[in-house]
Amino acid sequence: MAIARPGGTGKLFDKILIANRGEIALRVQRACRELGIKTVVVHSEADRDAKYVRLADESVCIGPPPSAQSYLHVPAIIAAAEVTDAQAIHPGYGFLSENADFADKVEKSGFVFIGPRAETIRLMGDKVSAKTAMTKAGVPCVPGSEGALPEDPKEIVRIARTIGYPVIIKAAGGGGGRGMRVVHTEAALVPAVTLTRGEAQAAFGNAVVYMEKFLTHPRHIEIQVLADEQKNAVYLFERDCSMQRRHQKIIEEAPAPGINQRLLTRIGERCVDACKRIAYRGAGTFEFLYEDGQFFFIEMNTRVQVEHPVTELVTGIDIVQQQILIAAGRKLAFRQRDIVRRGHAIECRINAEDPYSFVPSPGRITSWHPPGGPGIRVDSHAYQNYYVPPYYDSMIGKVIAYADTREQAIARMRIALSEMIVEGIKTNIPLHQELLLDDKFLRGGTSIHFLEERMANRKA
Ligand code: MV4
Repeated sequence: MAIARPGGTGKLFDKILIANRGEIALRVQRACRELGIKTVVVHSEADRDAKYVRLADESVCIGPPPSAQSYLHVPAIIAAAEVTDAQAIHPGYGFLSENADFADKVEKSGFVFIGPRAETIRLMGDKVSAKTAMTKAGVPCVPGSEGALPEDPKEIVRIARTIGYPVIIKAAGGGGGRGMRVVHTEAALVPAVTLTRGEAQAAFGNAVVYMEKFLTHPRHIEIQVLADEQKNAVYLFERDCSMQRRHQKIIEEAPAPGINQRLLTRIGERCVDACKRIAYRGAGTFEFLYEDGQFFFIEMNTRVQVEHPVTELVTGIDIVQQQILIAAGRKLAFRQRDIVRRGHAIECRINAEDPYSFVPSPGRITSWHPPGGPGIRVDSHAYQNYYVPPYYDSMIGKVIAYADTREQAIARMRIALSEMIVEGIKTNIPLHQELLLDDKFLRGGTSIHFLEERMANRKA
């Protein structure tokens, strides 16, 4: 069936269904409202009383609290779009946002999927095909096997010798830190490949693995892109997302401190070329490892990301609004040279968890006083008396500080967090406050290992 993409400069959608929860459901709802689009929120029984559910024009309960029976339950979501007569579905992040079969099902059911084509999601979901596509498009990748590893152990040993140890074995079906194993010696290589294959088969139903040189102290830098259906593409510069623990980012910032602007421009242009070559559509993120002055592509995310606000603040571009406009078939209204980056933005993810053990802390929020003032943005669905359900991610919101310089943005963030009061549950605010005083963080440019090493030293 042909998809009714409104196109041109005329009408957008009348109604969008938001297939997500929490702060991003509210964020998407705000973008819809600004465009005069009505919203349908689907929710589980656990999110029935959430304020953003009441704020939506319509809401549909799609199942019990566990995600598998609600936010991941495709037939219920499609049925909700049908009964409410929505025209498009925004998947947010997580859940079904990078599920190619869902995107396919949405479009085959006659709705617009607000995101890339299903085949693009599939291409990027397979990390081997993603890397091959990027290599072809001229995006620099981590040195490694050309595609999947062969079966022959001798061949595997030969490839590792060419790359040089340490190497990392990654599952083609993995990503985001799942299905990887670092190998330091030849003796450990073949057993490690066998183990990773087995785990990959069990976890992703795909035993394909590939090999890369293991970078020991990289930073995680990502490039935000937007591309329309007319093959126009732009990059919205970079974000530094190195402050993470167990693949959960906690602080992100833009720009990335201390990286050569000309190099970044070159990488950004490569990403834009790649978007055009694969006919990318929508918002996307190219993830890179950055080590010793070089960028290496690792993965592409085909969704809006949690940390999109830092890019919005330094570019003035509403990324969620752009996703909707692109999905409606509109041409990008700006070119690369029209995009000016200004100032510095930092985001602290506020999680309902113990700040030092990281154990989740769901429950009722008895006091909620979000910060404000110049340069402060709070993206959160929480409020006084909100109950943080135990079933989902522990993130309850994001505080984003913007100022002319990194130092001023950090100063504003410190003030913001000192004003912020959350009672009834534990949050990671004290951890953020500590990090915002850390000399190494203040100098900028810490690696992906910084937080875990710091937490280990803290215990010692
Ligand atoms: C790597 C790497 C070092 N060398 N690849 C982890 C998540 C997934 N997106 C890729 N990951 C890594 N790939 C090579 N060749 C180190 C990581 C890695 C990491 C990357 C980004 C952010 C946090 C990380 C934490 C641990 C390991």
